[in-house]
Amino acid sequence: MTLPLTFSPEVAKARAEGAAIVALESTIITHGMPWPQNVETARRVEAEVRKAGAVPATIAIMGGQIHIGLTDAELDALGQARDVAKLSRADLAACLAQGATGATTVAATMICAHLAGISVFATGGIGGVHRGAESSFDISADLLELAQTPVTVVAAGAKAILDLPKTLEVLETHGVPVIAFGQDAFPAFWSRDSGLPSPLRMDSAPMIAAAHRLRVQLGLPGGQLVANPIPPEAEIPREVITPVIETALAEAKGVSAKAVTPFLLQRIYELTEGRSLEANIALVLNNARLAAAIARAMA
Ligand code: PSU
Ligand code: MN
Repeated sequence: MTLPLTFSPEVAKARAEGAAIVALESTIITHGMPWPQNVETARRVEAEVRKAGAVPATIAIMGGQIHIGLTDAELDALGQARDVAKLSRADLAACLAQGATGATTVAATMICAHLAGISVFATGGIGGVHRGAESSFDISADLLELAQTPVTVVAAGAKAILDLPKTLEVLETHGVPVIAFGQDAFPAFWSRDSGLPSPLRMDSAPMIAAAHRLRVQLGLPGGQLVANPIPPEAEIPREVITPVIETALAEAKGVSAKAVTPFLLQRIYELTEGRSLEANIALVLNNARLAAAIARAMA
């Protein structure tokens, strides 16, 4: 049985030529940003990857197929669609069987990228261990995916809506390398410094590519998390974002399961009057550039 993979013309050509390819997720489009900034940002991120010498492959599920690379019309449709499923490892196959439309989270994007032979993926932030996880058990499937699927994920660290020390502990337990790019501290999405040291640090894209290759050679399953700090000019300092996060968390009390992360992102956007979104866009573009450099070093 052949895999239900559909490549966009641009990605098909890149594969035939052995060009560098960077995977991009779609939950950030459907559940992470409001329309129309979501589609505008997705286009800018794709353009940034191309400018940095690689080919972007935005991944989503439509009509029973895993789309690796979206055409302009497909991206538009996805960005405006309602009731799009948020897909992780648990629901990917069910969505395909039902022929439904689904956006891929970090976990599902890693699975699809690996099926398509793509080793590098850029996003904004990953899911992690939620605060209060000791009673809610809310730990993102993204962390376990990093432990088993060999894709290097470039993110701006994890949001301080999460319990960052517990997130780093779970990654360590599952053998996931966490590599801060160009600094010693683990970044916290809108802020460059979470106040926690990063387990590992690297200062060049070729070294990150070499570490990825070595893991494969050593037979170690799983990928790597590259934590790339937000550019200084776009940063929201910790003392500004912390009270906003506390307010959003307090309001999220009745929210559970898949709805938690989208709820918090939307409330923080409203409470910061859009500043969180501007920072989010700047850091995704920055991650796209680094991911493209890593993909080129791997190609
Ligand atoms: N964190 C962000 N922005 C996002 C997400 C997480 O800062 O857009 C999205 C990603 O798609 C991630 C998913 O994989 O949310 C994690 O959801 P959950 O916490 O339900 O596992
Ligand atoms: Mn969750």
